[in-house]
Amino acid sequence: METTTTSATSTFEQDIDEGLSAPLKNISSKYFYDDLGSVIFQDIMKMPEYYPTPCEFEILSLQGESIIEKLNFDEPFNIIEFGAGDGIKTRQLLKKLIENQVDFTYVPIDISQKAIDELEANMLGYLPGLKIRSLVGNYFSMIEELSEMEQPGLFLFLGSNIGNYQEQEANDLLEQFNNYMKSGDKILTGFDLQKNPATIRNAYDDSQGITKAFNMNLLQRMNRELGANFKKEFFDFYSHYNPVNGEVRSYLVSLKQQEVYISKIDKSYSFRQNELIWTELSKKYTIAEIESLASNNGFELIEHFLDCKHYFTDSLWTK
Ligand code: AVJ
Repeated sequence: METTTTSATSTFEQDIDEGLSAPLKNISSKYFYDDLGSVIFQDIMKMPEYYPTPCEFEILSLQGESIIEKLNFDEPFNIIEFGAGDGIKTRQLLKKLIENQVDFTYVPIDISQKAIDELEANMLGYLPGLKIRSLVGNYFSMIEELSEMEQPGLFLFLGSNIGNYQEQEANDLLEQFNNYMKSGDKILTGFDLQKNPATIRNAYDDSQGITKAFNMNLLQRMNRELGANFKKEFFDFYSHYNPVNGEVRSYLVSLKQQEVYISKIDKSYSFRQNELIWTELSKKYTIAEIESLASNNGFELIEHFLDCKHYFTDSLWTK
């Protein structure tokens, strides 16, 4: 995921150097998603504990018609999706649109050419008549191209990807989306809702250790791409849900005092015993927080579409 504070030119080694030199060491969760990390994330989405995926699938499958009714576009429009992933959830909604003979073009944006190629093939296999115009790049340079588009737009920011952004970053991102939208354009955003804390904890600290492997892959990635010498056995994974503020924070933990050398940066980093590397924020929202996020950034709420357990919402706003 692209953050608004990271410039488009910052590189992996710059971000790692900055993150490992900070008082609270940190690595952006966008670096989870290399080829192996993306496969591990697919495994996370299949875990029984990871409820967000089936909840959002249910919303888009069962409430697609209601969402479409609220769009109210009277001319052909674009559906612009940020961080489209495998598209299995999105295609439930697109299928409904095609069945209803709605005229639209699907515009997925992703940083990975490989992800976009696979998505295009999958989408066209499932929905042969789909008009699709893919864009490869980061959100904001691609969004520049979109401002040329005359047609109305529906932005999709699904999967609770917004949960990975800190409050200020989430506001900045939504403000930027808003700047590129025309009056009457819509945005559908996936938010994971606050719920029984144990349910959330189990989703982010699963018994099989798949989420741990997802985090530990960052160490392997630094070893491979940056010539670092992290030893997996000297790190552990720790994840914590704070039900007071709705934040899941995930960490790697240094199991001993140790030095790690990163050859591509030509620098050593020392870790105290039990020192943390913060790897991810996954914010869980209340409906009230979602509504102020909308109004603070120039949007008007149309409707929240919740799953039957009220674990998740795809919330539709208009500019
Ligand atoms: C894909 C970013 C929404 O925060 O729930 C899953 C990633 N991290 N388990 C999330 C994730 C740990 C996920 N997002």
